[in-house]
Amino acid sequence: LENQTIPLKDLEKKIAAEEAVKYIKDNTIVGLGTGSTAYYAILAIADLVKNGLNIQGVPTSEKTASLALSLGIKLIDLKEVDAIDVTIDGADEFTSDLNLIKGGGGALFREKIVASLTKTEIIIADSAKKVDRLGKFKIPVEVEPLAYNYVNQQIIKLSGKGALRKNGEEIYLTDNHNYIIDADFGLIDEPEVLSGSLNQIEGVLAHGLFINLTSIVIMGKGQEILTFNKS
Ligand code: A5P
Repeated sequence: LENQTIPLKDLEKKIAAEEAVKYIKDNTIVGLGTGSTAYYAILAIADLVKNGLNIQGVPTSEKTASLALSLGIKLIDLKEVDAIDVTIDGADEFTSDLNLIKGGGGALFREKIVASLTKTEIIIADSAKKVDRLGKFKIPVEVEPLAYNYVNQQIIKLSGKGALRKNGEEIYLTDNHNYIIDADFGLIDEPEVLSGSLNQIEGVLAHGLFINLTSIVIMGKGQEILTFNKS
C-alpha cells in the first residue's frame, strides 16, 4: 500500500509496524499478533520473508494463522515452542509504563501465552491508544462458558460491571470456544492489583490486562515514530 492512499490512523499503524519489524533477526521465532495493527506487521514480515528472511511465526489467532500462511510465512505451533524471540502485537490501550489492555479482538488468551513466552514483546499502536490511565476500554475476560455466571458475580464483587460479548444475536466464541465478558472497572488506579484479583477467579482463563509483559511500545503519531521503553 502506498502511504498517501491510507487514512492517518492506518498510516500510524503501518509506520509503527514497519519500525517494529527491524527488531526481527534471521533464524528466529517470531510471535504474530492479532488485529488491525498487527496486520501491518504481518504484511511487513511477509515482505522480509520474500526477500530471504528465515523465521518461524507463532500465530496468536486462527485469523492471523491463515493470513500468515497465505502470505508465505512458515508457522510453528504454540505447543511446540518454549521461547519466542520477538513478538509484534497491537493493544487497545497502553500507558507510558508499558502496561496494556488487549483483547478487543478476542485473541487475548493466546496473545498472553505468546507474550509470556516472548523475550522481546513489541507493541505497535496508533496515537489514539496511549492513555494516562487504563480502563476506558473495557477489560476482556475470557471465561470457560460453565463459569460465566460465577465469574460475572465475582466481577461485580470487584466493583466492576460485566457484559457478555455478542456477535449479533449469538454469543461470541473465542478461538478456544470460550466466552468473553467485557468488564468495566472505570479508570483503574492499580492495574497490577486488579490483574491479580482477576487471575484468582476460578473459571477465568485470561484477561486483557497485560502487566509487565511488554519491552517496547512503538507508536505512530502523524508521520513520526515514538518509542517507549521499559524504564
Ligand atoms: C486482539 O485480541 C487484540 O488484543 C488486539 O491486539 C487489540 O484489540 C488491538 O487491535 P487493533 O490493532 O485492531 O486496534
